[in-house]
Amino acid sequence: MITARAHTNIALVKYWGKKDQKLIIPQTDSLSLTLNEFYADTGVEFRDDLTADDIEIDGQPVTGHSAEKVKDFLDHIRQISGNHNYAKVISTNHVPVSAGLASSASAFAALATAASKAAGLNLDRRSLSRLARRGSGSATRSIYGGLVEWHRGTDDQSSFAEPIMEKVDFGIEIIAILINTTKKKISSRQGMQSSVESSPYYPTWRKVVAHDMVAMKEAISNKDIDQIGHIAEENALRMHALTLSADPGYTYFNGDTIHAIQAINDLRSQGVSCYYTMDAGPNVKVIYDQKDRKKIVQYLGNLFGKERLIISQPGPGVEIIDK
Ligand code: 2P0
Repeated sequence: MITARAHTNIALVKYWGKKDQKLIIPQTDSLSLTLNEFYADTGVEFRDDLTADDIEIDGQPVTGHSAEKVKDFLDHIRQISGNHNYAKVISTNHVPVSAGLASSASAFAALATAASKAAGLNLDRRSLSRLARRGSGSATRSIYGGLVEWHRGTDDQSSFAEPIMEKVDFGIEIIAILINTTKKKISSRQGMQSSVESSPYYPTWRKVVAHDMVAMKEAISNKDIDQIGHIAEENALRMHALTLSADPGYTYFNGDTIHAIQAINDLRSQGVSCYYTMDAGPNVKVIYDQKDRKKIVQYLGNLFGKERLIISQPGPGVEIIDK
């Protein structure tokens, strides 16, 4: 069995919409930070004694829609590798129990890496990034560590991620505030498609992202955490405006999400540099310089409980691990 470890990532310039739903070609570029605290270990073995794919996640057999997504992905690997055996897949998520942060990004980056190798392919990282993309968009970026850019491209060949700064040599850090751990009602896949099809602001979003990509790369080259945080925060709010402005409108926020946003605004008005971003769920992630960690943890710990704060530094790219 070949086992790979991939870390999840948090988008600083978000991906929210596809041009091609089958190939997962996005409408826009995006940019993320890979996190060291959350990862998936996935082992794959193709065996001639199996009569179907056998998939186990966190000790449980997987069925239904999740299993279909993995089987479709394995079918693609069988097609490109010529290895037509069924596979045994064992995956373990290393995220805090019920954190609601288990991510398709780490899952499909680890699966692409382990399954391609187990099927006898020897892919370079760009090919792995393109392959992971077929499982889930955000997985395209989780092949690499640190700060990563996903070029939207126009087809399967040209849509892949590349590292901007793999070893992050400045103090950017993220705190995830665990607000709600139940499964979301609207998947990212459904949510982003609804935004593309029905938000009147979608054409403007494309322009916002084109602008933010340039500004974010400039901020990264200056190692300017205030600028990075500010752009990420505006970008997240504008992404969430696409959910509110869809028909029917919806939101991933709950009351505690707003509470956390206000707390971060309050901290900032007290002179502490910190910024927020949210993805397809109510949890809030705080972006800051590690030199301010103590003040931020103390303030947010008083409001939400220290046990609900998870601190994460930049993390590495995907790797094959010995098990
Ligand atoms: C991102 N998200 O850039 C954005 C921001 C959530 C909000 O990518 O349909 O699981 O599998 O491509 O990657 C979550 O969506 O969606 C996501 P699919 P994915 O990180």
